[in-house]
Amino acid sequence: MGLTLTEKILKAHLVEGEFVKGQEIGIKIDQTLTQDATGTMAYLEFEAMGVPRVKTERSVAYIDHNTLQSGFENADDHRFISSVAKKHGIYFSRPGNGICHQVHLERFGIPGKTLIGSDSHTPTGGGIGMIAIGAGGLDVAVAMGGGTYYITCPKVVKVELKGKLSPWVAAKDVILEVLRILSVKGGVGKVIEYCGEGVKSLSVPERATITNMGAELGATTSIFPSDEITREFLKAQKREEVWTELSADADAVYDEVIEIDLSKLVPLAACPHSPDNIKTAEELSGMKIDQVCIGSCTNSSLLDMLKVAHILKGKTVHPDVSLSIAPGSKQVLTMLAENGALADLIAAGARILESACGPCIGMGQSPNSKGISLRTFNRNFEGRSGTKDGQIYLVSPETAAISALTGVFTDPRTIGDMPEFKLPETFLINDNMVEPPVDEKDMDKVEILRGPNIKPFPQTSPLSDTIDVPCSLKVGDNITTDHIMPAGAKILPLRSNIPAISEHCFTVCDKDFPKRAKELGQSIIIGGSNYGQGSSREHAALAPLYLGVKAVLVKSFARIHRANLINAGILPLTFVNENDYDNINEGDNLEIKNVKADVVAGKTTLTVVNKTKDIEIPVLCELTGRTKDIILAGGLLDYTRESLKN
Ligand code: MIC
Ligand code: SF4
Repeated sequence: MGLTLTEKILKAHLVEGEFVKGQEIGIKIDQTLTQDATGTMAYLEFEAMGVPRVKTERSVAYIDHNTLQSGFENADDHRFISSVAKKHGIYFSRPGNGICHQVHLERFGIPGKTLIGSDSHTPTGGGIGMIAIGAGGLDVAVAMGGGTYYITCPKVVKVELKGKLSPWVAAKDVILEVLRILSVKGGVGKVIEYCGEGVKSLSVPERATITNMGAELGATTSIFPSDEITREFLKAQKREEVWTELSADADAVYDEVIEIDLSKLVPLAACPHSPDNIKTAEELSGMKIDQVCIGSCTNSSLLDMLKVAHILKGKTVHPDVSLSIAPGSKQVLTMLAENGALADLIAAGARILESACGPCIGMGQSPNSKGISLRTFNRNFEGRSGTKDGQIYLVSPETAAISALTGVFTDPRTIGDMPEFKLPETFLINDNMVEPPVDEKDMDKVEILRGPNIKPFPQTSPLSDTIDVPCSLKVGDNITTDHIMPAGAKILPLRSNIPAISEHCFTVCDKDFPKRAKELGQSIIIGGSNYGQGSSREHAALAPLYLGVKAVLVKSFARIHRANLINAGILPLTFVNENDYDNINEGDNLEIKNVKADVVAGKTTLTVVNKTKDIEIPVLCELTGRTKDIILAGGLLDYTRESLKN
């Protein structure tokens, strides 16, 4: 029986477990990446493990999220990360060099390799045939130390692409279509593999847009084959030597198959407040808009920017619209400057931002009250833009650019003829903003620069015999990590200070939660389905840990967040009967007797007694041998320290 591409790469990296779908497997990680908003914590964790040098083939630390620097905190974090990187064998991509996923694709990614990154959009690397997975910072720290990375052996979904995109229909529309079909939880436990003759018509940046936003499906990752188009891209990046041809076997067997005829797709938009709330641009056309933001790790490649520049050239942004553009990397920005396209963007009235995440994570450019903002980004969760009642629509760069000119939602197919946009034969290569680490023999000479905002990892404790605590919060379905641990310009600088950032935990849902949780001392949170979807930020587990949350009981979890809870030593539980969700209210006293003994014994069904309502509720506690030991130890850091001692 033939193999899927996913199976080929995973099997070549398998170091633990059997390759059986649904079971936990351990894989060897070749490369890691971190960004600064999750990086400080990841490197504090790496330091705590006591491994002198990273053991991966390549580890890169990027600075791209916290670049607003409205106080000392961000700059202190940058210096800390830079010094840790230099000492411990990590390449350091300086602020200004670009968004981690864009730069990694351009300069470091290698087909067939495994990559984990402390950012949920790490699957961008799937655009060149990598198995690239988003993970919590602690998992990345362990992988840097040479440790195995564990995932549930995924199902593989084949997305068979046929035909070719029509003029002004974009790669963004392909992934929006997949989101329409599968929804934001449709990818959980799965890898999305793109195949079929339609693949040939998509360039690497287009493929990367599609794999990037596979994160919004909740998928483990997404991947394209590595073919001639990949080779051309790597050759243009002067890295042809890392190319290998990779594809699924012709007789590969998939768990699910979806067919998409590219020629039938139309421009789409994800409407507020979820990436799977899809309508056609035509349906929305004519709606007055206030803002357009172009950029982010989904759509900031040179190809995207050239299309935007073509649409804007010689025109002026509509007087009622603010247009911001953030090219994804220094390479993209420099090439735009050299070929004159940057001048076209500026002349049209675009507000050029630095090559960083910026507005995507609420770092500036928040829209006006109730403002309608068209963004080429990947997430439109409520409040993420920094404006609570902002209405965010996710669209292609083409739709964004034309709408910026007309002032209303506009279907880009109305622009007229589309010229052929081609990638250059050679990209401009200048890696002067990537600092290599010092040689191992000199590592002791590097001083680690720690600012006053950098506080240690919160206190953990081994699992107690019995959990007997109140419910401090009850939330509904599809809670994102942006609800649990909001980001934005005011809160992001606190990423390396768990006590301070915890004051904002869940405040989007309930402003009194942090105070209440602290007063209660210890508690349980109740949630609905797809709890913790979205980002990889482990702060969404570390802040609850700091606030005394012992267990989270929900209908279902998103993958990375569940792993982060376990890593933080918080017990992840799911209802056996989803209806029991209605049998617990905030303030109810809940008891799980003998929880420790039951976990040790490997019991998977536990009983939560709602003492307030006098009801017994069966819950699932599905832990493997390893995750069981992590929970018993009080989290991955304690577990790893223990394992290193033995
Ligand atoms: C995001 O897009 O939500 C982020 C900010 O990049 C996060 C990481 C973080 O919260 O630091 C992600 O996607 O993992
Ligand atoms: Fe940055 Fe936005 Fe991409 Fe997250 S989704 S890495 S915030 S650009």
